[in-house]
Amino acid sequence: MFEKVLIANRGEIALRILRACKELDIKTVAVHSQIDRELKHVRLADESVCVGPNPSADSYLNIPAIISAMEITDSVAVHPGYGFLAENADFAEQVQKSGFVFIGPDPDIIRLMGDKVSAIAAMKKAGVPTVPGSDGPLPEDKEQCLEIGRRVGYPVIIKAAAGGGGRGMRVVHTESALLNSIHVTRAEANAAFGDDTVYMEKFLQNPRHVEIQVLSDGQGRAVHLHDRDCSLQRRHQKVIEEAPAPGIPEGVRRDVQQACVNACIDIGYKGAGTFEFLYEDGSFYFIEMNTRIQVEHPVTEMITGIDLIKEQIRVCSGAPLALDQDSIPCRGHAFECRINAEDPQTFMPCPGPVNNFHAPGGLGVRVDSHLYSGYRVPPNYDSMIAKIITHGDSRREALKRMQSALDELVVDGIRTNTALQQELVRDSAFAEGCVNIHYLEKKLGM
Ligand code: MV4
Repeated sequence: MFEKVLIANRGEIALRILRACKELDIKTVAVHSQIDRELKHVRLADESVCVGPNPSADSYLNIPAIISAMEITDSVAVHPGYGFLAENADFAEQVQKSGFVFIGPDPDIIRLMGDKVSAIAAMKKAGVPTVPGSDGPLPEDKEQCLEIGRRVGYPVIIKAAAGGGGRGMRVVHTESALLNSIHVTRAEANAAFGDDTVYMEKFLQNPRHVEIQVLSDGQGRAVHLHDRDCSLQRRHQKVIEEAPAPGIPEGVRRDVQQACVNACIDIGYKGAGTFEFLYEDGSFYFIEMNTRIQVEHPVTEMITGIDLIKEQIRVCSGAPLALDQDSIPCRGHAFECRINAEDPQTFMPCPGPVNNFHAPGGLGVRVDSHLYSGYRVPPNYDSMIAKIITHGDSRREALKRMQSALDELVVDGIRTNTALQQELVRDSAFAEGCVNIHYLEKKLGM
């Protein structure tokens, strides 16, 4: 096992990684920006290094500063968490070339999945169901594009190969709008990513967002840890997640889970990963793969009892995957509500001082947060300040626990989305289960 791990992140996930390292008897190094010197995990880490000024670009995204911090602290490996450098293939490569371990898949796998066209091709080849579409980049030739559009059938969606997570996409409803939409999406992709490669998919009108968690050791062993539904979102920001995804026929679920496991073995995937699907009318359609640990990983931990970060660290240290598929339970149901420091009307970030913080508790209640009374939420980073996670024997019980947990939560001094979360966990359609990706924005009148 690694002797010392550097945590290249901040906030709740840095604290989460630190806790996993402590359980594994791994020494920890926290890196932080100037304004983040008072973060909870910085105090708890064995060592800490200030890697730069407040802007992310100068600190948490500063690759030379982070690699220097690994060198001066004798770190062996780096855990990138989510966001920042977590899916940066160049960072993973420079970490390896400097003689350290990147806790995640190899750079070529990050690159394969970062390009959505190559990701879809690799998954389709491995037997994962994909969305009908162009099966590769759209050609320059206009007549060929029109022909692909006719074959796929309208509406279609044009996506940037370098995009993902909702960036660089355009829906096209009629053939007359196709060529202009391709042109505009190409130009935007070129400006945003420096890559004008675009592809086409059939546009699914009312899907759910269902994802499958995997762990794989890159040595021929892989397992899935069931699925999550993350359909409740606003502007591609998830608001509530749950595990398992409700209302999926067991045969359909088993087939797609097995396809993901096979794909991990096929590409030699190493680490924790998530296969993202759209689910509509009883069918799964792969759209993207995330090569990192995700914000919503705790709901999977609650139903399986497995510490995903510890397992991720273990397999990336070279240990063979010790989990056996049949011994991974799917017990009860779990929800996660993301608590953000934001204005309840405008959704704009609201940094500032947390005068008082009280976390909820009780059986089946988990709070992943770096908050403490007196902490100041800085204006420089993501506005998520806490994740409230509840577990129960049934979906009903887990939801009931979430209602109580949110009622107990106190975050004084700053505006948060707690009231919205309290409303959502009492929403009758959400309580029924199976709302689609448009539900929240429609409810909010967007
Ligand atoms: C789609 C789609 C409908 N049809 N692809 C948005 C985020 C990115 N990961 C993929 N996205 C979508 N791709 C096809 N062929 C609808 C979306 C989409 C969406 C997907 C998941 C969660 C929320 C979403 C919100 C709007 C659109």
